[in-house]
Amino acid sequence: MAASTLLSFSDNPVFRLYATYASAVVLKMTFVAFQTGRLRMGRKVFINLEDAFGKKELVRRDDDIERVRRCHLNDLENIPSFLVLGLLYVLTGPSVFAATWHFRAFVASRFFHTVAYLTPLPQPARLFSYMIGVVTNISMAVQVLMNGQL
Ligand code: GSH
Repeated sequence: MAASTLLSFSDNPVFRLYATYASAVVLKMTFVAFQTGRLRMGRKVFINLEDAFGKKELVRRDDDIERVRRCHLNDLENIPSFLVLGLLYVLTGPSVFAATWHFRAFVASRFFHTVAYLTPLPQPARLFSYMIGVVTNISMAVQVLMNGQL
């Protein structure tokens, strides 16, 4: 398949799946960032003096906001790898079935990780969801490597 066909919505259903799941998980991450901002404004808890209308007493820490920040950071540690590996995996020409389950598993694991972190749910709920995402990324990386050349 030519590169223009591999990265086409109409010609490659696996690329269309990747684009759909990638967009969904990036939107989820954006929601977490908005949630941090919403809590900061609502609780008047700021991280920089210039955000706090110049009031030093409003530059402070809030445990709930720190939790949302950690959730966002964890997304940033995992989702960019999925975006890169997922695209490379599409280029290896996997079956629609295999690709669907890789993308579904990763994206579902990240949604569940967010719910587990923000609720919060007792461990090992968050660890379990995190591990599903990591295993999916490893599986895609191995398949890219197996199709690669040194
Ligand atoms: N940077 C992570 C950490 O320090 O915990 C690496 C390991 C990891 O991502 N663990 C998952 C997690 O949700 C499952 S326990 N960690 C919490 C976090 O990153 O804030």
